[in-house]
Amino acid sequence: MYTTELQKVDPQQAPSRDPQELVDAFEARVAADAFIEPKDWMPEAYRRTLIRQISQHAHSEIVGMLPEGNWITRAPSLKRKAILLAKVQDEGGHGLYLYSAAETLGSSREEMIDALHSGKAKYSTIFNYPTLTWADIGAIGWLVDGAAIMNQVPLQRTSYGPYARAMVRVCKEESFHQRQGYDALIVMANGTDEQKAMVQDAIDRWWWPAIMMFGPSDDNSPNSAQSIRWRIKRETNDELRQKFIDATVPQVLLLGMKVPDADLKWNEERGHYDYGALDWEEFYAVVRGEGPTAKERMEARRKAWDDGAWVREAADAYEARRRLKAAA
Ligand code: FAQ
Repeated sequence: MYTTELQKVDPQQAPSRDPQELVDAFEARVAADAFIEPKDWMPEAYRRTLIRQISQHAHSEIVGMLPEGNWITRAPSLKRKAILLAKVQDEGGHGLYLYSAAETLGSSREEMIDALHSGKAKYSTIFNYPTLTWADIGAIGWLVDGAAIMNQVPLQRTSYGPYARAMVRVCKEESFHQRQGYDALIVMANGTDEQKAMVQDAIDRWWWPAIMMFGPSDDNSPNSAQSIRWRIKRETNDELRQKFIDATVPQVLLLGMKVPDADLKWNEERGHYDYGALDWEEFYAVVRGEGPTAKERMEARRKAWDDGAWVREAADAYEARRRLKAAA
């Protein structure tokens, strides 16, 4: 219902004020670090950029449930199973906050889901890789949620109010996810030789995809400059990637493991790690939908949507009856 109302907010039909004044007022609010709220006037391109980013983020959360959901029945203990169940459920919740935030911009849930299912909308590359062993589940919590936190902490100060507020709770939950993943790996890294080898193998396979999650390098990031100007993004892709590498390398070493990057080296002068070249060909292939598990992920999402049709129908029927009763 929010959507219908908001779709009427057309900058061309904005009140009698000069659009330039509206733009100036909008930019002044952004520059003053005030939140832009759903009913505030905003440039159409700002609205579209937010719908793109927030819906892609929402899709990533729900597609991201699949690689870990795959391990719920195979978790090695009741405790790990309960933790994993809670984590996967949290990711579903994050998707819901984010879809709701995008709906306040005038995009309907159906449109967004349809864009995902038809392959028009993107979701994070990271969820197109398979989870082969239990160590992968630890590595996802630690590295993937760890990268997600690095990216999402600044988004708590993004300029669009509903997105920023959704990020506050998401970041708290991701922080628990990250710790449980690292905790699972600490146990294995102190276990048998076979368990240690599993941890190293998981790091070898997840390290590069995790650092690619931050997106293309700044030179090749078409959206960054405008998003930074609008304070949608507060830091660039490369800045966040560097922060993640600097924070995570010591954690790899603490596990007694190796970072699978022959060029990784602490640079005293920069105060940062230098790191090797990313395989951008692989990144863009995965973005294009050619990742190892891309087909499987989309099939699982479409099936979940079709299987859940009866729930949506039941909810609609319940709401219609409630309204009828209220009217009577
Ligand atoms: N995968 O110009 P930029 C999580 C696309 S949540 C796929 O730099 P932008 C939690 C990008 O969309 C993970 N596509 O774009 C969890 C753009 O395409 P477009 C998701 C990517 O938007 C954990 C094009 O490349 N997090 O993991 C990727 O300024 C465990 C050019 O790129 C978010 O979505 C990629 N990795 O910056 C869940 C955070 N990177 O749309 C379950 C919010 C870039 O122009 C289990 N999003 N592209 O056709 C953001 O911060 C930004 O959108 C970036 C990309 C940084 C991802």
